Amino acid sequence: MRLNRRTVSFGVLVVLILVDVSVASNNTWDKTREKKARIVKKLRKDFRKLKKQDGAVKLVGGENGHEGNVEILHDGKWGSVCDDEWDYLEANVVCRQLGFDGAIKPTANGHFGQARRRYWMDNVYCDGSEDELSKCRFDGWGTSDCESSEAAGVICAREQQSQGVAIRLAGGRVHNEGRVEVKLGNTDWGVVCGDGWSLFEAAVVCRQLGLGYASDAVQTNFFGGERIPMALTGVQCHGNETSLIECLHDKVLDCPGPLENVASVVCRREIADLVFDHIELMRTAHLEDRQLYWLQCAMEENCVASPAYTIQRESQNWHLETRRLLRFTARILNAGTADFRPSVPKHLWEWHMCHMHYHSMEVFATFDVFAENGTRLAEGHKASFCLEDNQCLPGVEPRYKCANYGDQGISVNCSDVYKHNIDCQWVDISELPPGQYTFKVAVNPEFKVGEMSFDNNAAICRLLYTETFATVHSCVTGRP
Ligand SMILES: *[C@@H]1O[C@H](CO)[C@@H](O)[C@H](O)[C@H]1NC(C)=O
Ligand SMILES: *[C@@H]1O[C@H](CO)[C@@H](O)[C@H](O)[C@H]1NC(C)=O
Ligand SMILES: *[C@@H]1O[C@H](CO)[C@@H](O)[C@H](O)[C@H]1NC(C)=O
Ligand SMILES: *[C@@H]1O[C@H](CO)[C@@H](O)[C@H](O)[C@H]1NC(C)=O
Ligand SMILES: [Ca+2]
Repeated sequence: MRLNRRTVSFGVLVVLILVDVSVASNNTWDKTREKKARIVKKLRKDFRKLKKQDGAVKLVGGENGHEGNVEILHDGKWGSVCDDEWDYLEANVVCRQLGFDGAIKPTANGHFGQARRRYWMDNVYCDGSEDELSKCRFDGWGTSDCESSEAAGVICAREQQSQGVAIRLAGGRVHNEGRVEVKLGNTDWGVVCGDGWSLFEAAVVCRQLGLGYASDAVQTNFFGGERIPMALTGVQCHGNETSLIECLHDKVLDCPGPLENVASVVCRREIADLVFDHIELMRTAHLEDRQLYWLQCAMEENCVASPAYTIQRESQNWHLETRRLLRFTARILNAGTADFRPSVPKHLWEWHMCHMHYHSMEVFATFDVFAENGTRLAEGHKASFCLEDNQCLPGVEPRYKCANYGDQGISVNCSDVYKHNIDCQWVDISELPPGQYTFKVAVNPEFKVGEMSFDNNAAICRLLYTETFATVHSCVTGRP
């Protein structure tokens, strides 16, 4: 078909030139030349168009247009692609080349049937920046040792055509990062306002594009976009929406702040997931009355309520005064697929002389006591910890240690445990009258580090406090 078109075009050229010559007698040579040049230019363009089809891809054997084994056009013939080294990166390039948002997953072993043609490509490796599969590295056209059962395929993410909204990432160094661009109906692609842009909105984008979880949500023009019109502002997601357009957003565009306020994301397939152990919290919660004399280190780290500092300033025998502490163990498991690392780089960690270790996250946990009506009573205690592997599941080697300026973090399937008897592991409830309260403990409460889910980061419990004892019960897990 391709050759036929070329032949036809050539024929047209010959006829046109003949016609041209017959009328040339009554035209200036200039005019003739101009006309000829125009025709040649058009032919060249057509030829380029034909040539461009080299490297075209299509999907075969699937149940619908967005899935199938991959076939690629080379030298005028379609050929198959072998599944060796076939991965998400390659699948994404194919899906994007075909105009989809990205890949849901790559398929192998002839998932959509045996290879129907010779293999054109084998050992394909893309770095994710390619706009066509043929630009990826591979062994050379037709070089392959694959059986016909090894056809590579893809399942692509469908654009949200039903709602007339498409979404993509642009300007990133790799395919899983960039500014978020949306296309509403027939308008051009536009950017999203960075105001209020958080990991919850980013999570929806990453899931919608089939790119996993949000590891970062940034407001920046690092990925460009400052000259592209805004398409969406005031976006607010809960995080469980299947597409960005389902989230709350402004009816009338309104993006305050500077030009570099562009919503951008970094998505990852492997990511951490902290889980707060509320069973351990209930089991270990108890009261302790302690003299201020023993709390001097804790006071330096703001682990007691503010009246304690007034007492220290104003009372001569201040160190004999006691504080009432609600102590409990905080056990935090990383149930994700990647290590949890502090949000702050090592050279910015804070040294705490009293406790002789570095703090790698200024606010890693919050402990709060609320009244029935929702007012916070015991001062919200913001705890900065040093993060390490204290307990690991069988077969997992602990790797993070706080001592000796060691690397901090929590490995997959390891827990960081702050036992009830260590300094600062409490809420100072000295000023709290006996009664029934809500007690809430949350980790990574400011969402500084991306996680699979934040719905398991907090324990929200009942606290029964009498003059002489306290129990924490009826915990449910929730969001910070
Ligand atoms: C043909 O072109 C010449 C000049 O290029 C002009 O003088 C002549 O009148 C034209 N003849 C006709 C029939 O148009
Ligand atoms: C998302 O979660 C919230 C709270 O759990 C729920 O009310 C809402 O219906 C959910 N939305 C979707 C789209 O699942
Ligand atoms: C809520 O309850 C606390 C104590 O139970 C009380 O001191 C406070 O005034 C109440 N706040 C409101 C807004 O009702
Ligand atoms: C972590 O534990 C889960 C469940 O026990 C297991 O499926 C997974 O393979 C483990 N991951 C690692 C990295 O040890
Ligand atoms: Ca979590």
